[in-house]
Amino acid sequence: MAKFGDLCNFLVLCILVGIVGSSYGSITAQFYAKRCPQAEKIIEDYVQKHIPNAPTLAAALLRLQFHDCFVRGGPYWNVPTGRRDGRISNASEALANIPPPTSNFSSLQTSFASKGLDLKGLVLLSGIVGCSHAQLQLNFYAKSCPQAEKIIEDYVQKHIPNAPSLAAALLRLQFHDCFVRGCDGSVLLNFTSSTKNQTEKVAVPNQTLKGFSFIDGVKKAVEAECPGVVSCADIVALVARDSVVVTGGPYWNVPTGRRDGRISNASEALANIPPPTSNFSSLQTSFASKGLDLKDLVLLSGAHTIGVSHCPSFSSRLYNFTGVWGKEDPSLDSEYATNLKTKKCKSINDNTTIVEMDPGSAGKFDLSYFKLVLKRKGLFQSDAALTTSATTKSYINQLVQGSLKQFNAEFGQAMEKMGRIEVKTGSAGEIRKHCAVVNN
Ligand SMILES: *[C@@H]1O[C@H](CO)[C@@H](O)[C@H](O)[C@H]1NC(C)=O
Ligand SMILES: *[C@@H]1O[C@H](CO)[C@@H](O)[C@H](O)[C@H]1NC(C)=O
Ligand SMILES: *[C@@H]1O[C@H](CO)[C@@H](O)[C@H](O)[C@H]1NC(C)=O
Ligand SMILES: *[C@@H]1O[C@H](CO)[C@@H](O)[C@H](O)[C@H]1NC(C)=O
Ligand SMILES: *[C@@H]1O[C@H](CO)[C@@H](O)[C@H](O)[C@H]1NC(C)=O
Ligand SMILES: *[C@@H]1O[C@H](CO)[C@@H](O)[C@H](O)[C@H]1NC(C)=O
Ligand SMILES: *[C@@H]1O[C@H](CO)[C@@H](O)[C@H](O)[C@H]1NC(C)=O
Ligand SMILES: *[C@@H]1O[C@H](CO)[C@@H](O)[C@H](O)[C@H]1NC(C)=O
Ligand SMILES: CC(=O)N[C@H]1CO[C@H](CO)[C@@H](O)[C@@H]1O
Repeated sequence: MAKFGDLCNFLVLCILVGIVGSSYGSITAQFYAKRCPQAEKIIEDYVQKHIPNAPTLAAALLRLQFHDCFVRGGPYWNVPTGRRDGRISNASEALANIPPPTSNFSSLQTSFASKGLDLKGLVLLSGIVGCSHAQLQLNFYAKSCPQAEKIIEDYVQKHIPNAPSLAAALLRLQFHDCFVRGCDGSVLLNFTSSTKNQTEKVAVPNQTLKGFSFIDGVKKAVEAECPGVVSCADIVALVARDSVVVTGGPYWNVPTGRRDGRISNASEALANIPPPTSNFSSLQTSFASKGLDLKDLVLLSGAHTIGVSHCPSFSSRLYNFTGVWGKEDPSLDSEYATNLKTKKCKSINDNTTIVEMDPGSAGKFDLSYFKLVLKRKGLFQSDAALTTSATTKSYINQLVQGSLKQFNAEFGQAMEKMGRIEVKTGSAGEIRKHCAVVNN
């Protein structure tokens, strides 16, 4: 009766993942309340006994449910328990129905739509495809390094005040980290002449990245307390949040438990980080490929409310738009363009002058950036692009008409979501000793 055993196991697993995977909302015992009142207790005990030492199993179990529901079976989240087991399992159907991790945006969308799932479902579930969503947790180091978050916060509070542009740089650092190979600290790795690797740091989008020595300083302080415990990827995420808080910006939850990657590749940085010259469709595609939607795009662009940039990120808009020498970007307010040309980036070759992204308010986390974007005074083409889609433009209008409190809350949610991109957890990756080099 191997088959019967398999079905039983599967029943257990299916309910079990409901308990482990709280991201689906709570699953109640009602379905089996009469016929098998002990069912959930038995399962819960089993999980409590076997899962704590095997966190990757939790993700694997979640993923198992994903695979099952896609191959055979109807909608499942409205019916917490009471699924019945299929009697057919067919390898070629699995191949045809389960979107491979190599899927591009359009094939993912088609695949999910064929199962009646919308883009929101895609985004929710893509954390599971990445096999790790469930494993980040608040205060992951509570037992292994209880002082870690406090040490990081103290370090930031000591060094960031009066340096709001560094806060912005540290926020940008997390964005660059998460968009390439997931939030795994790969952006921090140095070029090594021995492996001849061109790391992300060396790639063009990284040439103006700052904050590496700051991260090294934080890591040193944390290592002094608990060597080899806290990942550089988590430090990047916590530092970004704490730096924004110090500038008077919002606080958001930073679940931790990320592990550090061992690979950093310059051409991947070029391919994955949307440049400031991006138009709307490339921004949308880029964010969607990371499981982020248009709302996230608008909210995360709001990070431009603090910090500075350098001329090369936008001077083609002033001097050489679409490669036509002397042409200005018509979507940029012409008075602002003239001002930039005469007072800031006086030539297209200027690569040293610093320009505030939210002039007059670049040290303050507020709604002013969005107001400027609506006035065609966003510094980058990627800022202007947000007004070329009715959807994103309406999000901006809502933000501008809403309260700062509302923006802060939504920005924090988007940051938390970004912080989950393709994270490595469990036994994946490593905990680097030095953030700039992989362990031997
Ligand atoms: C599996 O599915 C394929 C495609 O739907 C079908 O052609 C094949 O007959 C099925 N195999 C079995 C064993 O049911
Ligand atoms: C997405 O992938 C599918 C299947 O591999 C392919 O047919 C399609 O051309 C791809 N689309 C894009 C935009 O790359
Ligand atoms: C350098 O490249 C090699 C070969 O691709 C890879 O094994 C190694 O992990 C890379 N190191 C870094 C720091 O990216
Ligand atoms: C970096 O990534 C590119 C594109 O994915 C790949 O062709 C190249 O081999 C990688 N380089 C290293 C050193 O791994
Ligand atoms: C947006 O930019 C991409 C990449 O540069 C380009 O291929 C595409 O044609 C552009 N789309 C529009 C609508 O301009
Ligand atoms: C203007 O843009 C074109 C196309 O990108 C480029 O080939 C040219 O070198 C640029 N001109 C200057 C002066 O930078
Ligand atoms: C900045 O411009 C100067 C002069 O054009 C050049 O020598 C230097 O290499 C440039 N620096 C960078 C980082 O591109
Ligand atoms: C990484 O490179 C920077 C310079 O780019 C250097 O200051 C730092 O010491 C290097 N870190 C390690 C651990 O080699
Ligand atoms: C921080 C960092 O590594 N920046 C690098 C960016 O790329 C330039 C040119 O490739 C390097 O010289 C920088 O060191």
